[in-house]
Amino acid sequence: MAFNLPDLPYAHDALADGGMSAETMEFHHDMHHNAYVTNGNKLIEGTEWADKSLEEIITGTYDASSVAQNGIFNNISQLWNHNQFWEMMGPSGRNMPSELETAIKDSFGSVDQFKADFNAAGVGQFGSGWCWLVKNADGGLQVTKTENGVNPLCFGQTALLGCDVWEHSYYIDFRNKRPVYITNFLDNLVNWENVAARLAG
Ligand code: MN3
Repeated sequence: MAFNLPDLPYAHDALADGGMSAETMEFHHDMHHNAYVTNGNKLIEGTEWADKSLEEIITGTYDASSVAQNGIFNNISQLWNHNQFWEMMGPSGRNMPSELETAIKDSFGSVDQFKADFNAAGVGQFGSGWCWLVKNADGGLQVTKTENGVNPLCFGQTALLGCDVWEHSYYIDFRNKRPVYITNFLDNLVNWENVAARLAG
């Protein structure tokens, strides 16, 4: 069963006020994300993965010993990562629900400290990748960074928030300024209600 490119959960220009332009969305969603869908579908066709879920393919093809990974993993994990990424942002939901704020304070001391840790993880990811707020199996929260398409599913973690730090995510709006892009992401783009729902789920 082939996977589809999900529509954005909002208009292409819905995040422009928050600093992510319609032009970025046209490249990032309509072209980059779509390429992962097209290539992923081609690569799984006729294989043991053809009828599996995105999550099953990601955990089944992840190779902990390989930085480069493999084509199926790279494309399917990036397909999943972007599905989450669009949902984690929004034109509303910018106030942090109290239960999420409490959980973040319990793990990081303060919301500002969490944001500093998250930004440092994204800036510290050399080359392409993602930074994350994850929930570990024991319920504790942690900030992580991953290379290329690797994501929290590979480590049995729940992805609460992820920020794409591939250059294609920020070069149109922020040029080479990855730290500014991540700060703006946290302050003006995240849908904290979506993050809170993932924590509760
Ligand atoms: Mn991307």
